Amino acid sequence: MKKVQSTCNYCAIDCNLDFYVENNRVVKTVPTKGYPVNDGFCCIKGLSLDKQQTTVKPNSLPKIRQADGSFQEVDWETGFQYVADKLKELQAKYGTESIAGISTGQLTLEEFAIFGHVMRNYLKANVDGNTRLCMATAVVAHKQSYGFDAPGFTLKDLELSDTIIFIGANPVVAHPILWGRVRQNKVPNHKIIVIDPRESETAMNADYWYGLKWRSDLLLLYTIANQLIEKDYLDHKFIKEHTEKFEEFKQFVKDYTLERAVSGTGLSKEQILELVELIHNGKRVSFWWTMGVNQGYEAVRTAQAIINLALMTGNIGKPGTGANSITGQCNAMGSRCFSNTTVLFGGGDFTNNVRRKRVAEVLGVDESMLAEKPTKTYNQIIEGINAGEIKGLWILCTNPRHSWTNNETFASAAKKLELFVVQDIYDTIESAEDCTVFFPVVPGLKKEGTYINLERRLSAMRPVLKRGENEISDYEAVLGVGKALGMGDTLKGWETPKDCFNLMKECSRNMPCDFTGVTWEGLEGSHGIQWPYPEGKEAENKEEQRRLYEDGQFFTPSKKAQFIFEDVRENPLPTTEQFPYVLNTGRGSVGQWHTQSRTKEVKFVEDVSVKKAYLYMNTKLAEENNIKEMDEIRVYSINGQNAVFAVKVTNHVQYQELYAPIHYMECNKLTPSIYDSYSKEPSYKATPVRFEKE
Ligand SMILES: Nc1nc2c(c(=O)[nH]1)N[C@H]1C(S)=C(S)[C@@H](COP(=O)(O)OP(=O)(O)OC[C@H]3O[C@@H](n4cnc5c(=O)[nH]c(N)nc54)[C@H](O)[C@@H]3O)O[C@H]1N2
Ligand SMILES: Nc1nc2c(c(=O)[nH]1)N[C@H]1C(S)=C(S)[C@@H](COP(=O)(O)OP(=O)(O)OC[C@H]3O[C@@H](n4cnc5c(=O)[nH]c(N)nc54)[C@H](O)[C@@H]3O)O[C@H]1N2
Ligand code: SF4
Ligand SMILES: [Mo]
Repeated sequence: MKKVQSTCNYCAIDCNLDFYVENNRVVKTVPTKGYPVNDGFCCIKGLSLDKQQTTVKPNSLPKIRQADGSFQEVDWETGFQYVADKLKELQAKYGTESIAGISTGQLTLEEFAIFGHVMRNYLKANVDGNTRLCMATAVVAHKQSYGFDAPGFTLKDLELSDTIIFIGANPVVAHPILWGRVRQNKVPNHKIIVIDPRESETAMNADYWYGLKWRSDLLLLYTIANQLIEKDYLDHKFIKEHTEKFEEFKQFVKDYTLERAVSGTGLSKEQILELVELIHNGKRVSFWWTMGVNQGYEAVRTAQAIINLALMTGNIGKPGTGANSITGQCNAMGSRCFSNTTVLFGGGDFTNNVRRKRVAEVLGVDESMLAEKPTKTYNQIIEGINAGEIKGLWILCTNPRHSWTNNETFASAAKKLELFVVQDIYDTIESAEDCTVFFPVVPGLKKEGTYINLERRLSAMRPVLKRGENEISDYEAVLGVGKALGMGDTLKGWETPKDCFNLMKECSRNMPCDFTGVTWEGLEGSHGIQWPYPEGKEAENKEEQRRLYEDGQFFTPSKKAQFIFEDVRENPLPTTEQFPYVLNTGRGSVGQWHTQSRTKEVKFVEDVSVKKAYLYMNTKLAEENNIKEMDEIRVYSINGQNAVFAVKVTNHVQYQELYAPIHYMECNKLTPSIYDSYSKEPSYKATPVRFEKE
């Protein structure tokens, strides 16, 4: 029996697993013992990865849509040439930016890097990622506050913190292994605190739950800051030595009185003051946020309001502290520095001449070949298609027909495209319905590459199973199209994922994400390695769980972190008389993953999952409307759409709140086209709705 250690490619924890293989079949999956992230444990999704050896159709060929609407299978070379010719034809006819791509945070670093090279460098097309729906807010917040998109924590901090505050995060469901680390916290009397409108599974398991009104976090956080200042619960030394703009911030938050917060958040004065004391009394306070913060109309400022609290209390760069953004997808962290969408490979703006020179040198191309500006954002791409400006789209490893906000706008866009390439492991996904080309690729079990987890840890994906005839990976599919485009020498050094890894490694040199000390072989079967890990400094970085900012030095020109703030805004989409309820959305269960293309193949998940779209409704509201468990209602959204949901009656959501898991298409039929002003991340979590019993 052969053993292969590889990385789970669902969530951002990046658990490592030992796959035992016999006759090219996985016979046993064992979470890797001693691996610092998940040490012998993992969740049901990781344990079920072996199912893809039977559910993903083997030996599939590309398919091209014919004039009569049917598909014709072709060999890979024909598929590559068809896509390459069509991309060039569209550009010649409609202009350079008439083609676009949507990438992902779920492929390997090498795969989205080569996609970024072919699409962004060579073709000068726009390519955004599904990470826009997820981490864009944290990226912008980090860049502005810290000077680089560098989350500083290590998972060990969860075990060392005495006050753990989750804001808009539900790790019991979404990051079970991270929650496991919380459970390993041995600090006496440590406190777990949850801020979430819904009494989530995490809130139920916490010591304190603050069930604030939806979208009122920013008001609450500024009020807490004001109270901390008034009571002088501050770390003056840290503020002075390591931050900038505190005095301005201090003046600014004066307007955020307790009275104002009580009416805006729905929390009592006592609750807010209790929270202030909890933060003050903690010696090692850590703040953790996820989508409840990232997906809002003032999300970047909310994330920065959390960062401000950590800065003013000196809770950063020390064990058990930090303003910590929890990442969602397995390689969202990798895509942030290596997808060539919003920054150059390895980081740095597209206008930064020093970086351009360096990256061009590493890639062996002329500087003029590099993309010149950040990509158009996801919403601009979809709007561009609907406006008839973008005619070609290539998506890989994402399912926007389901996951995009106000998803009927994607449906209409897809029908307008002259070229719509869908590259996925399943041709049954909703997004493939209207595609003109389908590229079937192998799942993670059959490929190699690098992942970076939420604490900046690189780990290796290695082929567990041998590939059959015609089976190719995402990397090879993109490389194939690149060659068919005639990229010639500009693809030199990109022949294999390992070659690409080495290029990206060189691009990272002397950047905050420097991983020049990591080798492709060294990562195999290892404990993973966190960036930074520069060549020549391996001994200094031999500690397996490292955090950033221990020296109080940030990545801004002054090396100081910035207090960034802005007044809370009117909700652009408030409830109205006609739409008096609020649709909250998020993860439904540990076993279900996003659009369910993968997890619905797992029998023991599917057996216990609800088959149709459902939502949670408060008991009182249900009684008032004579609605019983699993009755159906039609929900009408302020976006003009409606959909039917079965009702689960619960006291864990507020009276005005309906909570719908995202794993059903109906959910995003109802979400609006509203985005954060800075990150352009969709405001998925608070849509005004009304309902009628079916
Ligand atoms: N099983 C499973 N695990 C997953 C995923 C999955 O699909 N399935 N997806 C992965 C990905 S990509 C991501 S990004 C993460 C997401 O992980 P999380 O962000 O933890 O999950 P969500 O359920 O989207 O949202 C978290 C919480 O935000 C709350 N919330 C809503 N509105 C507000 C608000 O106004 N204020 C506050 N404070 N909270 C609010 C919701 O009630 C919810 O409990 O999960 C990852 N893990
Ligand atoms: N209302 C609402 N909507 C949301 C959210 C929310 O909280 N509320 N959360 C948002 C967030 S945080 C995220 S991250 C997005 C996720 O949205 P998506 O990215 O659209 O969701 P997934 O189901 O993860 O899609 C991944 C696709 O990749 C395919 N796949 C798996 N492995 C491979 C591979 O190796 N190669 C290729 N080419 N394909 C592969 C899968 O079959 C699947 O079709 O949803 C967003 N949508
Ligand atoms: S916790 Fe995340 S990385 Fe670990 S097995 Fe589950 S889905 Fe995979
Ligand atoms: Mo995500």
